Amino acid sequence: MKKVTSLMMVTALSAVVAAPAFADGHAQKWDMPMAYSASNFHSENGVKFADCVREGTGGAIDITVHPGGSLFKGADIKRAIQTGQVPIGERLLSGHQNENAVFGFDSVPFLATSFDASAKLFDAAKPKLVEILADQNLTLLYSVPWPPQGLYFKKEVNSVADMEGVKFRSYNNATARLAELTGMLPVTIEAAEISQAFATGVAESMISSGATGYDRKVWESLTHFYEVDAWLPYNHVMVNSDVWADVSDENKAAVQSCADTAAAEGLEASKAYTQFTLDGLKAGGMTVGRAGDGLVAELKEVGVTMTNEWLDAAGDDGKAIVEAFNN
Ligand code: PCA
Repeated sequence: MKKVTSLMMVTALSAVVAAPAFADGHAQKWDMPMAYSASNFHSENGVKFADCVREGTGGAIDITVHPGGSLFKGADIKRAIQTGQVPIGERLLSGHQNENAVFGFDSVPFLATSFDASAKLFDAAKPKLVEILADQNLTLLYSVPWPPQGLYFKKEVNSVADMEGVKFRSYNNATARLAELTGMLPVTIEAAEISQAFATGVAESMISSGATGYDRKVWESLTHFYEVDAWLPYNHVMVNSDVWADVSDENKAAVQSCADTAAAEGLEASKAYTQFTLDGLKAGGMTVGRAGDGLVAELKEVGVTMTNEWLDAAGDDGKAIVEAFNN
């Protein structure tokens, strides 16, 4: 009995001692929805970011990551942050090109096809992106690219003609448009749901990274991965601007420093995950290799059409981004 009492006292005491450490006076619990599997590098990086923030703010901001679309599906995460249903979250902004074409800067085929080029493209787009997000009550904390995008099929494909009529899983406007221009039938499916979609035949191909195919064990249904390096889309971690405004300057600095670390470590993880997951697809039994020259040439033609369409839609902002990228 005595032991229990002293344990309770210790617990009570530590709570009292801990409280003054919170610069904002109380601990804030932030739920952070993410759309991709818990084992994916973006999600693992998000958990590290949350740990860093907890430590850096002395426990004042306590982030809980919800991966795999468990709290909100990918498509709903942006709105959830904007409207304050959650304070923070991660989203692939190219899924919102219909709101502003600039969000699709990272999904223009063959504009930036390597990690280095995509970093340069992101730097060129970032000021505009930050401005557009700010108008939507969103503050950008950090952004991390996916590995290069390649094509998945359940048969050998050597030309665009071979793609005719194939059911194609899309994840944003650009992927759906790519399907249309190659005679495929696009259907939008969240990454969290692709294993089932492929298993049931709702979809039989997609463009994505080796990472997503690996995360979702697509070798159970698909047979070929063609390295195309079409683009490297970004995931962005954003916080609701009203919530952010209430964070003390000291904690803002701590969060931003964790965000900078997450951007750098996420990039390294993405690079490391590239070969690791291509090897994993092979180990799963898939044929993995570069697309043939004929197919690449045809896809580049599709890329020219899509680049022109994006430049038309993104207007002066798009032109400025591409010019800054080419400089
Ligand atoms: N994986 C995500 C987006 C890009 C990627 O590589 C997906 O397929 O949904």
